[in-house]
Amino acid sequence: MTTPALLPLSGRRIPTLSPGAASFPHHRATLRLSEKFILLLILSAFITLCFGAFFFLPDNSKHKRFDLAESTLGDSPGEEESLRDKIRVDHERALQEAKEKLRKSRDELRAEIQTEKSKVVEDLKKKKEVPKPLPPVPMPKVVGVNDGDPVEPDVKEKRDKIREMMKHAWDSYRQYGWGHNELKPLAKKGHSTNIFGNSQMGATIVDALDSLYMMGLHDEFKDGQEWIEQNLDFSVNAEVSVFEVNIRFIGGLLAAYYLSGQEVFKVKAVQLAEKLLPAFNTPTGIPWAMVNLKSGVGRNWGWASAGSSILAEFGTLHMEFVHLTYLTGNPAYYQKVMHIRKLLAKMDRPNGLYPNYLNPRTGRWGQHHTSVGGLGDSFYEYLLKAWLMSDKTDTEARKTYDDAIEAIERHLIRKSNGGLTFIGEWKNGHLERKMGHLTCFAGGMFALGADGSPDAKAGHYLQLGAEIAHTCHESYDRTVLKLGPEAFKFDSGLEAVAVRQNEKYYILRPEVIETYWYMWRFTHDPKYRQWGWEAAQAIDKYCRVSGGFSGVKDVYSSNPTYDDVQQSFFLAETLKYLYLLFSSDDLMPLESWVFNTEAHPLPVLHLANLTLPGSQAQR
Ligand code: DMJ
Repeated sequence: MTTPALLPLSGRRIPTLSPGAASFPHHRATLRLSEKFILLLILSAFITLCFGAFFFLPDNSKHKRFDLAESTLGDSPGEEESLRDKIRVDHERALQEAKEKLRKSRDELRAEIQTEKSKVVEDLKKKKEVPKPLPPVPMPKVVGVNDGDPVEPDVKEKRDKIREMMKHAWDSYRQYGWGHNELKPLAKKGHSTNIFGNSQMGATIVDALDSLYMMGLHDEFKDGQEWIEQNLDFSVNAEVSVFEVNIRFIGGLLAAYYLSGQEVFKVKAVQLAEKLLPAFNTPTGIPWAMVNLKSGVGRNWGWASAGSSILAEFGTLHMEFVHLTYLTGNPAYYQKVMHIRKLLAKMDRPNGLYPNYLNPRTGRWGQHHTSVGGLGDSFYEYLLKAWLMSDKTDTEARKTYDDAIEAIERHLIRKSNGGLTFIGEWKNGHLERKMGHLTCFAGGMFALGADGSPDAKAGHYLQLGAEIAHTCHESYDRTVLKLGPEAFKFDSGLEAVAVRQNEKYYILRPEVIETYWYMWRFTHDPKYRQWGWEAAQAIDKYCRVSGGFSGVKDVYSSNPTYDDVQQSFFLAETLKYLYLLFSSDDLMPLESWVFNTEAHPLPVLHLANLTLPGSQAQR
């Protein structure tokens, strides 16, 4: 049996329910009609009371407003009157505005809302972009930023041709790919690769700026500057390569700042650098290869051995980061790169060589592969350049470079049967007799490091640079297009030629021309200008299309197909080195400037006269 429930309603007890009623809702039906009527009456009386109370409550807001006015205006009758007038006028205006709104069409209202919205967005953007004030630091001595006009008319003519090629590359990008990272010169539209994530950060603009400046293309430079001022924003949800962003963007912006003195480049470089810092949050402080610019989450390339970071990537930050600390007074940048150096110094090196892979979680080497080309190259370059950029005071960097090069010479550098000096790749104790186009930069590096090398070996290293330049020239000369393949062998009777189909491409790379330029500066042997001119003509003949310049898929084919990419480094490096090759030496002298691995010049910092925040001297 169910015990009947009592329903308390206005203190009145509901009669007991009939036995057998199964649940509460059904019990209502058992109430008599007269009782229902009384219930309804009470309910309606209650509702009326509630409504009445709500309507007759005093208007609190009015009181509040009046109180406030009283306290500020005082209580003189004149002031009170003027306040009343003001309220009346306000009310009338609000009424009028409401009436006008009602008279407007739906489209007009929509347009109005849209304008309001855009205004808010613009205001927010402006607020966000208020540049952080940076401490004033003395501008390092900027020498040799001049027109570098060569005296000889034929050299001048060649240089003019290079400037024209730059103009064609830039104008095409301006027309078809503006704001995108790179250009597809055949499809005539923008292009990007995974190194920039899914961002649209105008990589070509930033990479090209200093070349434009040196070539005297000032309208184009201004155009680029304007785009950067108005559009370059790093708060994007994009996973980018820390290395590529550092060498192309930070390097490019810093060089543009030093050349032009325009603050915006410095500010943007610092904003971007802050976005890269979370990449260093690993158990060892060896940065991740990639970082999401918005979230700061980092990770490594899926293809890298055992989840490793890459030597040429985490080892190619030093130059830019030292300048960032110099310009901002923030020790973090300097400390991050010095920490990497210290960690590497403590590690065992198989045969004195640095493997290309290092796990940022465990601090252990991955596969024992060593290369002066892809994955290793610019690590060695930055050791030498750290020393040069410090006005030769960073002797620790120089010593590390010398030791590394000594091991490389012993294990990786050989002469082919035909007498060509080449740099092979070390794979688990075995030398692969193959050299990459990327490795060809080493000729210039050896020449640049000759002065200051131990045991009076300057002549030896200059000679080594010349031999590498010769080998790399051979790799160009032995093709149909007179452009170098991506990789070439010295094996089974082969000398400086590519074997595999997927190594026969040329993607507008600079390394061979880079070495010609350094060799020219140190020797003034006319063959380097001659070789550079051969390469420039081949590029103009086989890579130029109406929409810019494209890479080619097979340098051994007289009828090559295009890869349809105009790489940003073509404007940053290839054309810049060619231009410098046909300029006089007083344009960007090597005593005052050090070029980063993307050919962005940074001035020598006379560190003997200043102490970087965070450096040991300061601590
Ligand atoms: C450039 O982005 C840099 O030179 C980098 O160090 C390696 N290679 C490309 C161009 O080939």
